[in-house]
Amino acid sequence: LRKGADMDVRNGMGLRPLGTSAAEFEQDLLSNLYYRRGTTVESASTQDAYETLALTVRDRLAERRVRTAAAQYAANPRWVYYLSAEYLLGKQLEQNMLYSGTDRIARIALRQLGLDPDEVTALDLEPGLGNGGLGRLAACLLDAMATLDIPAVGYGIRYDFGIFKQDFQDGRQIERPDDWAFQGNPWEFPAPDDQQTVFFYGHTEKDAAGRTLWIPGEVVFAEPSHMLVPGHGTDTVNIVRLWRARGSHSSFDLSRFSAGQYAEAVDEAVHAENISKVLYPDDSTESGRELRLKQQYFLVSSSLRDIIRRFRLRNSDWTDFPKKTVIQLNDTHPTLAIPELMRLLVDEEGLSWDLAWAITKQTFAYTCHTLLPEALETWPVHMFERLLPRHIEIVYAINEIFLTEVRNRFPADLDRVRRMSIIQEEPERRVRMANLAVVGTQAVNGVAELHSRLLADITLRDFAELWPEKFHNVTNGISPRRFVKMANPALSDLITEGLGGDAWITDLDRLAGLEPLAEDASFRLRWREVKQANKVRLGLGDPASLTDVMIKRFHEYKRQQLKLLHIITQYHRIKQNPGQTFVPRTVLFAGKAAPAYHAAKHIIRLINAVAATIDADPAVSPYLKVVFPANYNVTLSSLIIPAADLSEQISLAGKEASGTGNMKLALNGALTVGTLDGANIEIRDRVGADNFFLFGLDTPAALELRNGGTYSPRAYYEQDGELRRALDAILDGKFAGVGREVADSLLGWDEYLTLADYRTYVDAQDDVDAAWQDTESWTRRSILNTARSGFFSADRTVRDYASEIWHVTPVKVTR
Ligand code: F55
Repeated sequence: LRKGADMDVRNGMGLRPLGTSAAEFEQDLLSNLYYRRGTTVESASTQDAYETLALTVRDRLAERRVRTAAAQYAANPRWVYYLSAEYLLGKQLEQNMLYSGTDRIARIALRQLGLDPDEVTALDLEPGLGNGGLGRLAACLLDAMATLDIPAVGYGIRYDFGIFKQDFQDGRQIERPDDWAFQGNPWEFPAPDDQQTVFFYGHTEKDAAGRTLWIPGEVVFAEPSHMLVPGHGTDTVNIVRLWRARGSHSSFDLSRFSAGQYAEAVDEAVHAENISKVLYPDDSTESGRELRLKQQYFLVSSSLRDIIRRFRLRNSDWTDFPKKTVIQLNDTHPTLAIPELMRLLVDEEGLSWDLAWAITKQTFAYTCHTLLPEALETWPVHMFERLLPRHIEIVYAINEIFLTEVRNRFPADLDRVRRMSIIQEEPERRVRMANLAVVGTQAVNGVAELHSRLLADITLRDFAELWPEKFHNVTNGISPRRFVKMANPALSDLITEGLGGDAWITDLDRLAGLEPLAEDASFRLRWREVKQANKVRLGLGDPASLTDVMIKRFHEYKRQQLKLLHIITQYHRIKQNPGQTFVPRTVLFAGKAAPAYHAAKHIIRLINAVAATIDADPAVSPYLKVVFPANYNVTLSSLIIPAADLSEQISLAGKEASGTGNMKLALNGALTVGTLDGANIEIRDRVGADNFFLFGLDTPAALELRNGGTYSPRAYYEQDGELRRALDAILDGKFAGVGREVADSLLGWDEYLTLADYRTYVDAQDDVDAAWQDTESWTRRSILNTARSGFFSADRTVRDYASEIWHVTPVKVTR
């Protein structure tokens, strides 16, 4: 901030206020079209119109953003910095029109100019900068932090290519690149002045004073841009700052270029820019290698320098750093921030190790999102030390201090020391990122009650025994704005009418006020009409059929294959009983598999084959239909969720950390068929056991069956005729000869005990069919699911983080 800058100018108060009428919006559209795009309505392309609309909406939020920055600067508060390798923000235009209150006037203004609002808004793209639940959670938490006026910045990577686009060819998943920002991204504010420098490779040396110097072997620039994160019903507009890698200015080799060596001339720049080229489509299996570690350090190093730059705007004493800063690590992907902050404080700032370590531990908090041991990140020491020679020294030093503490607390417990060490020794030396994350933070949390308990009892047990006070639970939540208000406008209107106001949008516990309306027959009728209209909007055909949805990443632990066995069973029942009627169902799958995850891809292919077989069979298709739209993303989820009657949450108990789709579906009035896993348990506790179809092993039973080595899939196959028929059909090639790998794996060593849960699952589905036939009762239960799910608002989640972990208070933005 420049000295003497007029406060009103800084606040944007000196500027002409932006109008709130359709006529004024139209004027601003014309002006932006003319001055920003250099064209006129007569010659504008649809792309021109879209970009101009985006800018005109953005301007309304930019003004709030400036006031937010001024208010937050003045307050010098404790900031939340959310570090995440992934953000699944969803489309921005509709959200920003809603939050800026311009939706109605924008549409009027566009029509006035002879433009079709739907055609124009259709050009808005979704930045797919994440894989699944973890990335979408990051977006929901940012939304809630802004809504609650919490000073926060999200840091991430601006991948050129986001999560791949999924297509099907002969029922097989194929992946196409997603160059989402190829046309430019009107929501982005470049901030080249805040560029940072990131180092890699090289070696370390000691200077005369005994300080360690890192002499890097590669220098890359990190160029930030940000997108706005508006709060709902408040003037707060936070930001998410995304880094893009650039080669240094000297990385273009003019002499080579002049010699005609065009490729070689840009080699170095291309190499550097590869760092932010692509999001790894890796949902906890198959890891990318060195480039992924490079991405992680790139994110961490540039973000920490930016955080420190921001700290220094108002502060000078390092001991104040943790008072003004909390850095939340979204899983272990940004855990290098811990040794990086140590390096900055000790090597660059000259603080003592002990002071630096105290500051570092107080600053960070870590959220774990998994229970699968194979999903806990580790990095080979040889790779780590080549890429980050100084950081490996720091990790060793942290480990030494830490293991001394362990030895003091548990003398002569060598095995414990070996388990807890940040360095794994066998079969190969690797750095255990989760151990580093627990050691270097003041708080560790799981994402649902069961998950947090299992973390403390099993996955991170040794750590919870050492530091019980560090372990917390913060149950996930979802944005009621995006997943109810925006995704389901018809239901939102009905809820608002039922509750006599729309305060529920930022106070979701108010949904409880719908409970009495479950007994009101006319309200129930309207509730059903909304659901039907949402099915029609989705375009699924018969809106009277039960819409049964399973939408999530493909993973064996999530058990799409179990749903498939139920479908095949139902197919056989229909075929065997001609003339009998059945409850008509439309089963909808959507989701992507990691490209190298072959078992998951076999399941996808089999689903498509079964869908085609059923479709081609006129005896079955009146009662059963399987649809699998390609390329599941936030946009598609927003169309599917409001149309769902039944939500499939059927992971093996003890495997799904939380789930968040389960919450979105319950809030939109779907009933759940589910196991006692993740947040399902909390959903069932709240909506009531009568309004939830429970089946399957619980976690202790699953652990016992698997670890006892007594699981025998063959026995289930032999004892259950319907199961045998279903598996035989696959093995006999009844579905275009596809999917034998799936059946073989279920009958072989199946980690996820699918066949053990088959019978109770099919029985639960029979209960679903029976319940569906009593329309009024089903509707009552649907309303109760919505009414009792207010807890699953991300606003509640953020309040929990704020009070338990962050200890931050809001900063109100005033005019
Ligand atoms: C992405 C990259 C890697 Cl290397 C590993 C995992 C992921 C990822 O996308 N994980 C993920 O989405 N985890 C999910 O997080 C959700 C939010 O907490 C949970 O609800 C869900 O249970 C969990 O699987």
